This record gives sequence, structure tokens and C-alpha cells, in this order.
Amino acid sequence: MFNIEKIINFLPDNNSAALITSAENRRYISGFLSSSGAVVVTMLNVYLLVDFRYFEAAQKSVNKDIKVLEYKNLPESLNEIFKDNNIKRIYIEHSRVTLNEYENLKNQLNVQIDKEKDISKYLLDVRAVKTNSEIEKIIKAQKITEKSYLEVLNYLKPGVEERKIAIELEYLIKKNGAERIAFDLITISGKKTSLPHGEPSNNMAKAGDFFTFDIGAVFEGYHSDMTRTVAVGYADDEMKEIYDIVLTAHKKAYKKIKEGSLCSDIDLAARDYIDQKGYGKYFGHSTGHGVGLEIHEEPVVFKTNKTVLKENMVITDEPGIYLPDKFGVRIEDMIRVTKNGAESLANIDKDLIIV
Ligand SMILES: [Mn+2]
Repeated sequence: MFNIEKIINFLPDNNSAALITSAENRRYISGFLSSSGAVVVTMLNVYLLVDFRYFEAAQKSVNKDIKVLEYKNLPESLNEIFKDNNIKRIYIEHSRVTLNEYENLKNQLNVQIDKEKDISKYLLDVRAVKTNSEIEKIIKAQKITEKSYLEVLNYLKPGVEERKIAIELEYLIKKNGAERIAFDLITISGKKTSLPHGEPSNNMAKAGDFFTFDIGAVFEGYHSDMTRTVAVGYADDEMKEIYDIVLTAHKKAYKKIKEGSLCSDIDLAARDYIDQKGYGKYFGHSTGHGVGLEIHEEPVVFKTNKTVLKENMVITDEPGIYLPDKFGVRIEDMIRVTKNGAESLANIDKDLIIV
């Protein structure tokens, strides 16, 4: 599998192994999704451990370089693998293992747990740069989202409940081929659009409202993320002005994206412009984030983050302005970082539309 070599680079010697227990990282390495289990990577061998419920499916689906084992007692099986491979120390996922799990591992495993190096931090950095096959899955998730969005726009008119739109969208996203929705879909109207993560309710859209869609799909584990703000019936001058500022900020960030740029450069391109227009205090979140097996991944595109962008990172560009008790506007696309610039993975127009 494409990701195994990168982990082997993390291991200092033949007597060490990585123990991966989180669902996303088990899936990242093995390509197999299960509610529980473990992946062990040594210099020479990779093991996927699953229980009875998943054993047949795992054997059929994973790459043959990975040894699939069925466990009844996970610590016992792990100890056998460690013994067979002469493993003395293991590395675990600091940001994914709970304190209880850590205590159990410490008590039940016959190896030392090395706390110097964190395999979860390392994997977050590795996962930030996507392979072509990962990017294809993200694009597929985006295409499903776009098709569903265009279909649901037909339902959006004064008198329609926010929840009705969310439910229709979820149905369409699944019908159009997604494994599931990428997060609880945000479909909110009117004053509620000033809440960046507002929840759909039985509020009804009315003429003169903004309506915000923050939506996404999951395809073979990979997420998409897109936000569009549309006007219902009409938009007044203030709505148009704010929309234009957010769209220009989005484009300014987009222009800065390329291999070698800093995350802080991208964020400040959008933020400084919104500041200049007098709305800086109404833009309280970062300009973007990585997207992949999880909806929020590295890197965080924020003014304090000096991470250098690399080719094939996939990040969002999503500035917004939120005026309390009035309305909010956010516009978001996923962008692939290339050697020479930015490549949008979205194909939905961003000029203000009135439905
Ligand atoms: Mn996002």
C-alpha cells in the first residue's frame, strides 16, 4: 500500500513498531474501515488485526502485503506479533489514545511504549499531502456534493424549512453515490446565517434572506467541503456589498495558494482585505483547513501558522463575514496546491445567485 513506506521511515530500527488504533489511521494505512482493531507496522511486516465481524471482509479487501489476523484478545495477539518480530518498543498515537487505553496498553503489552515520538502527529503531516488516488476520491466526493446541491436548489423558495433542505440534501448525497454525509449539513436562513455553524431548524426561508449551505459528502473515506450563500427572492445593497467583500477575500486567498507559500500568507490575504473594509472583527475563524479522511485535517490555514504549503495538499478557502442578528456570508471551495498555484476542486459558480 502507498502509505506503508512512509511509516517505515518513522521507525528508528528493527526492534521498534508503530501501533495504530484510531479508525482513520487504520483506514489510511490498510484501506480497511472497521469499528475496532489495530494496525502494527514493523520494518518488515504490516499487520491488520480485526475481530470476527470483519475478518472475512478484511481478507478479501486489503492489499496482500498486509497480513490480516483475527483476534479474540487484542493485547494477546499484539504480544505475539511483538514476540515474533523481536519488538522491544512501540510508538502509539498520542492524540488518539485515551488515558484509559494508554494505561491498558502499558499494563497488558510486553514492550516499552516510547513517548518521545508521536506517530499520530507524524501521520497528520504525512496525510496532509495527498496521493493522486486520494485526490480523485476527494474530487468524486465534491462532484456528488455539487450534483446534490444543484438538485436541491430547485426546492429552495420562500416558505421552505431549513430542515427540509437538510434532509433532502442528505438523501440526494447518498442517492448520488456517497458513503455518507461529511458532517451534519448546515442549511440555515436569514438571521441565523450569522452563526458560522448554525443548525437547521424548522425556520422557514423568506424573501430577502440569505441562505447558507455548508455541505459535503464522503466517498471511499474521503471528504468534500463546500459552502455557498445564496439570496432568496432578492438581496438588498448591504447584502450585496458584504457578499462582494467575502468573494473578493476568497479570491485574494486563492491567488496566494501555491507550493512554498505559508499558511499565514493565505489567511492574511483574505483577512487583511476584510479588515480594510472594516469587517475584521466579524471574521472570527481561520481562512481554511486541510481535508481528507477527516473533514478537518492539517494544515490549519491561519495567520499564526507558518506551515509551508506542499504540492498536493488539499485545503479549503473559506473566508466569511458574520453580522450578529443580521446575516452572514461564507464562500468555500476546496483547493489543490500545485507547484505553480491553486487548482480549485469545485465547479459551482460563486457569483451571487438569487433563487
Ligand atoms: Mn470547511
